[in-house]
Amino acid sequence: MITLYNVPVSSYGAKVRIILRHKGLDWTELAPPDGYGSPAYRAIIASGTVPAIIDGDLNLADSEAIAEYLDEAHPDPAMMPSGIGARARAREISRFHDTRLEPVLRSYFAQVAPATRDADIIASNAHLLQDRIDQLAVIASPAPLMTGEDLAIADCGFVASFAILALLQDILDLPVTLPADLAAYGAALAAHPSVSEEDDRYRAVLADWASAKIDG
Ligand SMILES: N[C@@H](CCC(=O)N[C@@H](CS)C(=O)NCC(=O)O)C(=O)O
Repeated sequence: MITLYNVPVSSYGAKVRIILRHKGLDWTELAPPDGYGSPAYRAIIASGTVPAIIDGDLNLADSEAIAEYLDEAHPDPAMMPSGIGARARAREISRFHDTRLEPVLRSYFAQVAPATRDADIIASNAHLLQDRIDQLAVIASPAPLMTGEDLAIADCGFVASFAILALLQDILDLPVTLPADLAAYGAALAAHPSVSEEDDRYRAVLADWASAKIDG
């Protein structure tokens, strides 16, 4: 049985949960002892980050490393396309999500509580965020998902990130729009049978997190 260290509001944790679910794997989910980054958790997972898994004698952090490990250890259903070029593009999209798009979304977290909002940061980040979204629209050609009909690793990070984007657009009135192709992609992704329950769960947890911040 795989152990997943996670916290409910982790977007990277949501990515791994979708992969576990899509592959039909059982897992036990634990909160990091004393929270992520704590000495107790770092004694188990050196980076101190969530998500992380323990599978037999393997301790592994980083959602993308976990995703590729699970795909190799449990190859059915495959979550990478076939063909060297298609696989390279899938990895490019995953990494663009993790290193270019998600960090800009995350940089808004300090803006959720009204007391710590900074209008200049909100506006300047919105330009950067729109730029990253527009870059993604050039890199990716969803049909209807990132690598075609089948759910792939490259899709799984976007579930939480689209939920975060919708929340930020709502509460901060962000002047950011998803191009039509990416909006259609988001709808197709959320409707996928391996995604929809996790999408609902994540949106509910995120809404509670934001309400707690807004209510102080
Ligand atoms: N690249 C990592 C990022 C994971 C990450 O940043 N997780 C956050 C929670 S969502 C975390 O553990 N932060 C604690 C820290 O950075 O010490 C992944 O894909 O797993």
